[in-house]
Amino acid sequence: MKELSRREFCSMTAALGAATFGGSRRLIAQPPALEVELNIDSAMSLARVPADYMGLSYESGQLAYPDFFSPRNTALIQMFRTLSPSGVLRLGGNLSEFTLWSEAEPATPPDAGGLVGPDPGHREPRTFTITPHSIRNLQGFLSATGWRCIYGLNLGGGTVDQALAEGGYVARTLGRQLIAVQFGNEPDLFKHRDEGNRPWTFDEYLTKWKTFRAAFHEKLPQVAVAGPDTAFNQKWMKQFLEAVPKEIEFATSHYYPLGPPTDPTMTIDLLLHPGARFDSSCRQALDSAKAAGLPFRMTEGNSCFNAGKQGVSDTFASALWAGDFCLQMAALGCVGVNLHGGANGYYSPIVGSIESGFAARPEYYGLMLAQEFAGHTLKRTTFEAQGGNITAYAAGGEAATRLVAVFNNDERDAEVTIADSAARSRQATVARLEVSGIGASAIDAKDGVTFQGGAVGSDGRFHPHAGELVKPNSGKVRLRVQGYSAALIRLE
Ligand code: BDP
Repeated sequence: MKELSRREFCSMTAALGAATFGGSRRLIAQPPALEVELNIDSAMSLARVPADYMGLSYESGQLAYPDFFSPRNTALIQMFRTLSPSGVLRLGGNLSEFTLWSEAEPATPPDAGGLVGPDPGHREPRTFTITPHSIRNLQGFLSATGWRCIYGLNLGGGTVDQALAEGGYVARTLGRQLIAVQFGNEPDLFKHRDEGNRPWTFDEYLTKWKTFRAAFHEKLPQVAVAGPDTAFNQKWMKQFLEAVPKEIEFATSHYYPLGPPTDPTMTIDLLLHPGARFDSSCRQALDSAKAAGLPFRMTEGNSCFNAGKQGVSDTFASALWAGDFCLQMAALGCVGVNLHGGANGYYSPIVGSIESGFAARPEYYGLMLAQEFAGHTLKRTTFEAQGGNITAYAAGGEAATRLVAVFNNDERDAEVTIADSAARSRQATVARLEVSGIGASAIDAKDGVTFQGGAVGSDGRFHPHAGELVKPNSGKVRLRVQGYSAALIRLE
């Protein structure tokens, strides 16, 4: 029997309440819908969402299998293109500290179906050999997708000469498709493996980083550099940006709201209530970048570190979380996000292999919703939601609002009324992010997720249904957003 989702279970038990609970004949009523009043201040711009805001992140080790990021991997190419016509692929992760650059191609070609990542945090020493063949294929993959790349080089275990050789080849081959290179992944977690795992000090890191940077200045002056790509340590991030603000093009760091997955308190409920970790990671990182006069990109992150949590990272909750998170960060001025994944990881937005085919996980659909805002300017919204766990975003030009997203992260349905200070819309169409076919959106569903009624096929193509029409009344749009679902409203 198909496992019941939490939501299905709740409504079934509510309906059965009369027969089962203490012999009472009273039916347990559904909670009333939340009344949500959303006001959009069209004159108040928050930030422009760059065209290349959307991004994915993969372990650099995946490059040891040149067929993966290749112009022949057409299904994966289409998955990328469906997500964004101009996204950013970030290569890095823990395994970038175990990559080795070799000009010589191996005698036996690597397994065409080789999958790497995400790394569950063990950092077991392994070697991933990257060769020119992988980089040429990467170039073809990027051309076919329209995406560009942030390329991580091995700092922790690598040498300057290796980084120059690899970085030089990457820069020559990718040309304008290379946004920047980074030296090292999560240096604030580096350990000296030959010294009983003694953590690196900040000074040790900065000294080695500066050696790499100086070598690039001298030999590859045209290559842009980003950093520090830290895991969580805001002190390191701040110190780094104060020490070398002019040496980098933009600031980067990572974010995982949950983890480790073995901790029983890491639940869907916690994921949908971003709190202290969001403030201490994201807000502080953005503040440090701002103080250094630099743009900030979250180059790696996802729902739960150590490769994700089953039953959380692979459920519909991750779709609501990811869409909401991307827009929250954009509203705070972040210039892009890269959701980490690859292989068949719990949190990977795209899973699968060349042989088995690729599939879009629930999270992918949340990213699709957020992607709709790329190229638009976010406006200030204010709203009253009767204490419900609801968020909202709006975007448009000076004169009118074009897009509104409402995330109902609450179990209760919401009756939403949208009022726009520059209301001119004659018609609104609604695209829902939900779990289809069961009457109510199941927060822990692993499949059945749709956006605007459509699903992404294994060929990466998306076939949405026509949007649902809503007629504004006296300039106000009113719609119901079910508990645990989101809606994108396009105003025309
Ligand atoms: C980061 C690493 C990445 C891991 C991820 C995780 O950069 O390689 O896969 O977190 O723990 O620490 O899931």
